[in-house]
Amino acid sequence: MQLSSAYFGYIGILCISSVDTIHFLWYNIGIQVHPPYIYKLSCSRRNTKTGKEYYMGLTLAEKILKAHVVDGDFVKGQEIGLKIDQTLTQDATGTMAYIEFEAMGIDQVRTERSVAYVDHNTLQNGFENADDHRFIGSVAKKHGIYFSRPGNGICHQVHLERFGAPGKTLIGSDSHTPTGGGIGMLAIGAGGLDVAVAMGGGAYYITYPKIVNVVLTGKLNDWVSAKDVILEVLRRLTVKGGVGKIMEYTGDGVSTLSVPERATITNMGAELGATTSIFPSDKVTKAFLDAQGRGDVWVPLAPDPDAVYDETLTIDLSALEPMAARPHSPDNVASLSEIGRIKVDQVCIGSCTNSSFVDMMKVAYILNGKTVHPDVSLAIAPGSKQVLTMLSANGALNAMIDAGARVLESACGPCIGMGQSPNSKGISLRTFNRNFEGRSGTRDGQIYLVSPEVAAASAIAGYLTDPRELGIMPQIDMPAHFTIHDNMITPPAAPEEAKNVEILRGPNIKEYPETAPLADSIVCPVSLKVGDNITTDHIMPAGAKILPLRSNIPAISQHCFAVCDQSFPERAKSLGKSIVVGGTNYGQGSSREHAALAPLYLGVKAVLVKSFARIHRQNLINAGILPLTFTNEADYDKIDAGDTLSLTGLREKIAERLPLTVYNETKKVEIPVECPLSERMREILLCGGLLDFTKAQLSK
Ligand code: MIC
Ligand code: SF4
Repeated sequence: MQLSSAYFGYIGILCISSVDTIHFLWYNIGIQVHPPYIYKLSCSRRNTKTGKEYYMGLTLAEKILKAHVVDGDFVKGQEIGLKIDQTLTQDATGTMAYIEFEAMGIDQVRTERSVAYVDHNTLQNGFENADDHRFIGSVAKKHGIYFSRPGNGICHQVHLERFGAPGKTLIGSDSHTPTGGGIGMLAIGAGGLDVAVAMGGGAYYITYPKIVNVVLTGKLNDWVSAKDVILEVLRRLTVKGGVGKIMEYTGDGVSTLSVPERATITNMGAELGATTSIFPSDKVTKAFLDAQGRGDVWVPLAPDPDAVYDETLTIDLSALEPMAARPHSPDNVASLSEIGRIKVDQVCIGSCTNSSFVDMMKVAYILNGKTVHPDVSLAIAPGSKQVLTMLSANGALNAMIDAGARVLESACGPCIGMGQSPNSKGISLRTFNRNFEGRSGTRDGQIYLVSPEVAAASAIAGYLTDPRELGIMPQIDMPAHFTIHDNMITPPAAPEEAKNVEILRGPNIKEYPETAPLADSIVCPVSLKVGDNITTDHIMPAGAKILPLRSNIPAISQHCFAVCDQSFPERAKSLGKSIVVGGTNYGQGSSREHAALAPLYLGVKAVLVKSFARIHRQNLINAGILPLTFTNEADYDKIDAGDTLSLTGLREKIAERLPLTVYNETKKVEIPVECPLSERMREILLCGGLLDFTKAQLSK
């Protein structure tokens, strides 16, 4: 294969000496993939029936996938292992990911670039967050990881600005990692343990997804924005429309969108449940990277002209109008005219979706010389130190402050319920990406997702306002040069000094929960039955009170499923072991592995649902919890909370891929279920999770 000259392999072995000390000698084909090679291997595919290679065009996503496959057959629907070039973590998932990484006993990360961000838990309402930040900073310094200090900005915004590169693979312990698709990266959200393994040089596994061609035609009208594009995709496809798919944007409309606009679209592809989303790398990408002083990482990337897609969706940009996602789901989309002039209590502008320099400049323009409506509280969090510095230097920040905006630090803030919870039943317009029930910190808060233009116009008017009422839209261009000052990104210690770096561990940092090999039979009650579209915010809520417990599973598990049923943790613990039953798209939303680790700690042995979201299903497998789906969705009605379910002969059935059934002992009914697993996943489950799988590798 033509990549051979770019390979420099190294091989390791995995070894573990105790539950919490794992020495990793990792099977690693360390490939330095130079993106231009992607072109050369763009054309071969295997016919799954005949096994023969034949030539046809590849999509852009496939080119990057193909250049990074290190395990498995490159066949749609099959599991493939990918070489990961870059990783990112944020603090809310990062502490656990670094505890896992540390346990692997690897001295230095084996990626081209790994970055640890602190952007989620920045309220420091107690010692816990500050301790975690110091822990992450010290781990980063010791192990070859760049550390983006609190105050430097939201991981996805900063990564796009300072580290991302077209044609590279990135996995991040945050579901909005696909933001990097805005510059032509293959950027995927993953659980913390998967990111830890990738930092150690291990492959990251996904099912070769379907590729959807999202053809953009025309050009956005004035005051219609990138947010409206992704809201339109969500309106058409729903929050489960992207599961098992990569959304690849093509068409003549692409060149009309700037990199930050593209990144808004790929960011919110996470809300479709998509594996990732990607734009080509073109002149617009080059201009952005040049303006960031990083033009050297640019390479042109595009699909082959005869690329074959699994599905096509066409969006005429010029036909779009300002829209909003109504409570409590990002796909509950309607145009502003359909929703009407509802009164607004709060407006929040920021988050990794809409906090770029140009977004903020539009907001400043709308606020300039005005005053926020007396009944509205307006909070603004610019996405990064770079954005905030530039707003401060050009006077835009002044316009915001003068209008009465409450300017917050460059961090996730209200998006993850870290402050700025709205009043009871309050209507809050947010430029964010998620409006799940309770996520804002106010259980009956009514959250609408809108563009920065809609948000700013509404903050002044006091009601949901169509920005087209503001008259002529100003031309706000991307700067030719961004202000570059990476003083809040601490490089790692030189390898020879790294051994002297002390890891700073606070008392809130506890160990990974206890695991056990998959039992041969599971006979236990249903501790909880939930409906469709249960998010990880339902399973493991975040917010100012709970997020500080992310490195303490026993403590955080006391809040598990708090949004659905506050008595769940106590009941599950007293049952000892139990099963959770749910509907479609179970576990959508965040990548937080805590939504699997807390149930594991509380004794949940299996989760039986109509369908799963991708990252959560993988997190369950990694935690050794059996992810089951109903063969017939209607059988969901044959189980109630409190029923006793039994699964027998499990180990053989999982190992031999035999049909699985759940017997409802209470209702005396047998229910066929599915558990499609790759060979690797089967072994992980039988061992009791990814950590134990790793141990088993050693003893071989
Ligand atoms: C989110 O937006 O839900 C989060 C908080 O960024 C999560 C990660 C987490 O729960 O820590 C995500 O999107 O993965
Ligand atoms: Fe942070 Fe919100 Fe983005 Fe998650 S979605 S990374 S909480 S800004």
